Amino acid sequence: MSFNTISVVGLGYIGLPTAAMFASKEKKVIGVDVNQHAVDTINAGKIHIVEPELDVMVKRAVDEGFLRATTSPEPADAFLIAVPTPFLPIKDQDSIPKPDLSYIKSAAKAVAKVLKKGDLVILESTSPVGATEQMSTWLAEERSDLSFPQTHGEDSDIRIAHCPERVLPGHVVRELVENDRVIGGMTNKCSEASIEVYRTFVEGDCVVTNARTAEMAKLTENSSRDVSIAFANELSIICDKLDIDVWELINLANLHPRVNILQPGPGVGGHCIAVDPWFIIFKTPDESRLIHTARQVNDHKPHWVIEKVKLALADFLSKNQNKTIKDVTVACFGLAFKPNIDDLRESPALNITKALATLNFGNLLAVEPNIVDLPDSLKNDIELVSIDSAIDGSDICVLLVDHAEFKLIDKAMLNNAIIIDTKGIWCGGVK
Ligand code: SAJ
Repeated sequence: MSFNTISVVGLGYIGLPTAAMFASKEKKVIGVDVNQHAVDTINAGKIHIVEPELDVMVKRAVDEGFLRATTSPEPADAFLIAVPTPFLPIKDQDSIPKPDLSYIKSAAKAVAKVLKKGDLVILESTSPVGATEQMSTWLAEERSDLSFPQTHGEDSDIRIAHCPERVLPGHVVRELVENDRVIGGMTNKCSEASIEVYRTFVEGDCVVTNARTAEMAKLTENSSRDVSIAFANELSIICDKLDIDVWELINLANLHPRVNILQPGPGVGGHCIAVDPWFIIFKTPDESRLIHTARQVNDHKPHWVIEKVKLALADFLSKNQNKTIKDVTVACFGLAFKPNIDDLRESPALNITKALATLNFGNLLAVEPNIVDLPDSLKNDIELVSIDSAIDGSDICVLLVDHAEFKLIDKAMLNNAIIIDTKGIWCGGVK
């Protein structure tokens, strides 16, 4: 087998770095995306997402002629599908979200048109168990002239696999190369072909399993982290009630050689940890009791933080009886979904700040050192200020993200404000 031309379908946070990685190894790469703006940007040697080192890689790949983007698939030897797998809108807060596989379906239908005997199709998108087999069925429906693993096993014309991505945003370029890779072929030949493709740039181990286990492996990794964070978040609420410093408590417990508790925070954000457990819960709701409860615990944490701010407000007003809420300035430190990144999507810190904006404080300030401007949708409600302006004159300071810049703040400067520290960097924890 030789995979000289590789097509990556979906040029987002995973697809574009992967495409650039193949191109850096001098493979001919055809990137496909329905977003004309993304295609034009990439063909101009630029990038439409934020990820360290990626801009240089893409520019070089395009300049040297190894990477080209287009809106519709062209023939290739291997197709990697890295499209979004969101959820359908939920009917009410208590219902379990249903995965929306329509992007995979459209990608499969588009790729099917250019498939030829011997091609490999790899699904990289995080998906519910069974999605890879479903994708193969969609491909087969379009191409009755070709055979697929679900009907022809090892003899199939087309090879199909699920090889989930596991890279950490902000470290994608390094982790794509160094991380071990789970290779879930629908047959052994499908796995062998996939290993050959990934060996182009992967230096970690390529560990073979079947497609369903590979799907579940990815969901398990992120659910495991979600459950662990839920434990830490639950501890923080218990400790608050018992007047115990949760950060000190976790440090002490972690001295035990077999205990490793994660860190509490304002909630769990991002596009993976807070999302992927739902793929398991959706498939097996009666069996996923712990995973479901962990999701609820983590989703509840931002509401708990908002209640703490309301209590702080009541405390402030009772001590300053000549003042009203219109005299109160609240500063939120951090809007991103985790430290030292600029990504505001699915961010508990941002959601808490937006909720506080509805309480009509005299001033609601926000500090986010990793962005220069707020998105237009937030400009009416929130004022973006510097660290110094936020500290100066705020009555309540709410620390929401443990950005490096906030760790450097001299705690003595915060003395006059009521502090709600959800990450334990200023006052050892939520008090
Ligand atoms: N968080 C805590 N406490 C902690 C650790 C994290 O509250 O002790 C919060 C963060 O603040 C953030 C959220 O969890 O809001 C998620 O952050 P993260 O750093 O745990 O994970 P992501 O979403 O950036 O990336 C994860 C990674 N998965 C695992 O670590 C198991 C990454 O390797 C995956 O590739 C990625 O999901 C993905 O694409 O699925």
